[in-house]
Amino acid sequence: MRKGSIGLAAFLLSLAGAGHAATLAAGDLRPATSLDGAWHYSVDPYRDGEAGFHGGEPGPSSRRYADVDVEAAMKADPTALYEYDMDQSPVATLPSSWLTHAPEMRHYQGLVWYERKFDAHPTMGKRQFLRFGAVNYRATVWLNGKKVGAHEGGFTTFAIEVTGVLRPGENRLVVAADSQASDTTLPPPVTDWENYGGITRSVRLIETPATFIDTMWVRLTPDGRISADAQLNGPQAARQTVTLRIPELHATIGGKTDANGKWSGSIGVPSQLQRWSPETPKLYDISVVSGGDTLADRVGFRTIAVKGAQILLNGKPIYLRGISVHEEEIGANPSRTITPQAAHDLLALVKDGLHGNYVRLAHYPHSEVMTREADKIGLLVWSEIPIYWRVAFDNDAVLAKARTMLAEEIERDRNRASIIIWSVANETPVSAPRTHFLETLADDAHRLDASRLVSAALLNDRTTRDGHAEMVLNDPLVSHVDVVAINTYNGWYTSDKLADVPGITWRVPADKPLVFSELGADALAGFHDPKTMRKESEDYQAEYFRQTLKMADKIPTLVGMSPWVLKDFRSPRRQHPVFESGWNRKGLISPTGQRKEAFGVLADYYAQKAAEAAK
Ligand code: GCB
Repeated sequence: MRKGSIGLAAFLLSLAGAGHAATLAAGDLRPATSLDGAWHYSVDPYRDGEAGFHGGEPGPSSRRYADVDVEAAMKADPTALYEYDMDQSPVATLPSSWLTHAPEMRHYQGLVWYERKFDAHPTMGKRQFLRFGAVNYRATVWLNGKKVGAHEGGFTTFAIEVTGVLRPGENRLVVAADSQASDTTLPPPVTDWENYGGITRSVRLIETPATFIDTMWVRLTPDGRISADAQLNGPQAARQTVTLRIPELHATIGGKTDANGKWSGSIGVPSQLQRWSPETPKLYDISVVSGGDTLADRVGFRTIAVKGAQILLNGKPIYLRGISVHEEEIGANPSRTITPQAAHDLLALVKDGLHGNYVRLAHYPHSEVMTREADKIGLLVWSEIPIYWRVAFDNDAVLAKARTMLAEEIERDRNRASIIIWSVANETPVSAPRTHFLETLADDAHRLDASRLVSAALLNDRTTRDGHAEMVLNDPLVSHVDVVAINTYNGWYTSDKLADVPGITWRVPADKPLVFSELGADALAGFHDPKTMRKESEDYQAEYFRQTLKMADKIPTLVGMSPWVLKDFRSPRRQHPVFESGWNRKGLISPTGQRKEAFGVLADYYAQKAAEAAK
């Protein structure tokens, strides 16, 4: 860690200003009872279950969260009135956005109630938690009629303790999921992707000892040691023995926690350590043991650094052969349901289809299923938080929210060797409040995780030099990032002739690595127009790639790119009735996986780059 670094728990504590609750952020592999599957759902556009018609508590007829068997109650008392019955509401299979539950849900944004009953067998003296992979965007959770917790932010995991509320036998779990965006949500209401409301990632019931290992972090540090941290939670957290083992390396790191239950330790690198890379995505089983608890993971070890304008993976310069990806599975009607197979299908296309070694997981933290698959398959990852376009940068509460999201993202995913870059924003209009906001986030990312690089996708100015277009980077944020990243669309959103694109020059810092975090053009799969080469044709998109790649080849500091985008994705902004119909068509494949001509152009380019790198 860098000087002045603080532990994540302490950091979250300082943000929350209250006792730091358990997060189970590193707990996706813990033994658990899955609560995925059939749930009842009920839409609530007027928020009847949140407040009475004159405000205040909702009346008994509207309390969707109450622990009441509505049908039995109405039968038992003919005067009883209920205007909901979760037990008899329609059923959907979770995790999934509600947008695909039924045709009438397709464009619904707002509040939806979910309910499921499940049996539990809580062990006396142990603790129980509900761990949600993600609920987009706000979640309020009731168990057996009692409100047990809430969370804001659609893309990070959270845990809610239910010890004492969970009962032996049948339990009633109710989640109010609210997708309503506002000026103070992250992202704000206008983006260029679908707002997939709902319980979009797994729900698990986890039982732990009274004192347990809440989070842990193990990695290869820039100074060449294996370092580990763990945070215990519970009455016996202080001065406890902690042991981390990597059996395959015969390595053990041990020690005792401090007064706050935090432990750190490190060892020199075992000589037989095989470093993780896209070519050799070697993962090691590790386990952390403390008291009666064990937390297991599979972790790779690698270093990432910048030197001048180079990015060094394990000490060697690397070119990032990437593509951007939204969290949307391949298929005609995606629902943001990222199973291991769905993640594999997307990432295998990048690795094997495009000959890539890198993905930009846009524009928010993706499912942990995806980042685990990236570790396994061998793809470097850019991960980001949804600080996108017109955020309320002058609002301190929004900044606090963004800092929490970034901390939650890092806490969940810092054991993934694949992730090399934390990005703090995308295409944000430059202003003093915005730059202060983003500098705060970049500093947080550096402080919380000195083992990775920090970036942000920026925009550039345009000028004319000697009769040709020149792109100039004039963004004060550059001094706070390790990697300069720019989204560029000359020849798509501009009227530049494609033949002129290779002549465009770039004025960017000479001493920092540059990546194109986006470049791209739309094409409707199957639409060809080689004669006029009009926009939206596969021919135009392919030619856009050829010419833009020629331009890229002339930029000495360019060390990689993640063109926009692997697959056509849902975007309510895109409503051309012939070409778009609610989809952003910049994919190299169609929603169902049909490859466009540009796929081959980029795959050939990357195959050549890969061959050069292997020399
Ligand atoms: C961008 C945005 C991305 C959009 C893309 C587009 O610059 O970062 O979210 O989807 O352009 O297609 O315009």
